[in-house]
Amino acid sequence: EASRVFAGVQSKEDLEEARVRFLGAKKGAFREVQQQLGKISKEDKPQAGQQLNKVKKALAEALENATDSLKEKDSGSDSPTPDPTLPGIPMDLGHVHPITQTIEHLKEIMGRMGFESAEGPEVEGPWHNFVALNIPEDHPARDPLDNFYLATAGATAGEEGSQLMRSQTSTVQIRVMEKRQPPIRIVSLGRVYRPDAPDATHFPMFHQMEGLLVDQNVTMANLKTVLRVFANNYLGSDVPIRFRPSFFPFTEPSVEVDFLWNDQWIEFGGAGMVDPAVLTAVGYDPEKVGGFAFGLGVERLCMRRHNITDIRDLYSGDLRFLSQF
Ligand code: FA5
Repeated sequence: EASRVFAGVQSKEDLEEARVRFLGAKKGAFREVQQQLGKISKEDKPQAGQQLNKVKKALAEALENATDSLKEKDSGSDSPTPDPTLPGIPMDLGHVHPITQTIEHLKEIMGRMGFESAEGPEVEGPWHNFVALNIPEDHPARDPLDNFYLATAGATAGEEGSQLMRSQTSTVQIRVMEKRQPPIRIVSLGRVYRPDAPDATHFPMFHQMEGLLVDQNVTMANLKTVLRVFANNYLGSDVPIRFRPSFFPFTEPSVEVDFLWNDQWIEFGGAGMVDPAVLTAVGYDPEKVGGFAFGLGVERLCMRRHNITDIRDLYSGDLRFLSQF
């Protein structure tokens, strides 16, 4: 009877009732049978004891089975049936930052014109950031207030032995020329740092694309052609470009490079013919070789191409903005 009742329970309450009825410690049916063992004759006792043990085991099993099948029923009713026809939930995959994408694109365009990619460190000394670039000791560009100098033990900011976050990628021109002999044709794309207050077109950390070509018989016309071809490829063939006379200590003559953007001339960088003083500083003979160099703001190029109006969006980390690229 117990087996039948246990097998038929439908709820926890039923089960508990059955347990008390058959296995209850005080008044359970099994307990009652067990108590009668005392009345059985000596000869019959061993056999009756064995029988009783068998029954006890069977009851325990029936209880366990009933408990298990109730549990199964419970969990079955709680969890919904999986629906294999529902669309999946797409995973959020990260992707390459628009500035990194821009850098790769710029390298690729310049690579097609034969410019190899070169790199230099972001922490520099005054020699590579200023001295070799013909920027004299008293030049305002070396002012501690216009640069991120590192707190270097025993060194005065701006003087030999001090260190700063490079303020321009022109440092890489020097590093390449120190190591190699002309002909040289490189671009260097990397981060530079200046304590500029952030606004729509300025950020304290930004990127520049430096270009350097050193060879025999290099002219300003070569510089203009390279920048023209570059603009055609990256910004579009109809982009108006303007060269304005300017001054940089490391180029002579120097120009500022502007592109028209929404009917306005916007400065994208500087350029010019490498100053003989720079060629001399790296051990070249300015009578034998000459070259041109340029440095363009990578963020501004990226912004013009993608019609981004505020440089700060690029560094906001806002996925609503970034995921558009
Ligand atoms: C230079 O840094 C020169 N080294 C460029 C150069 C290289 C001239 C080789 C001649 C030969 P300039 O300080 O003007 O020049 O900066 C170049 C460009 O960097 C600017 O035109 C602008 O596009 C970008 N730039 C400058 N400051 C910031 C800033 N705070 N945030 C974003 N872009 C900037």
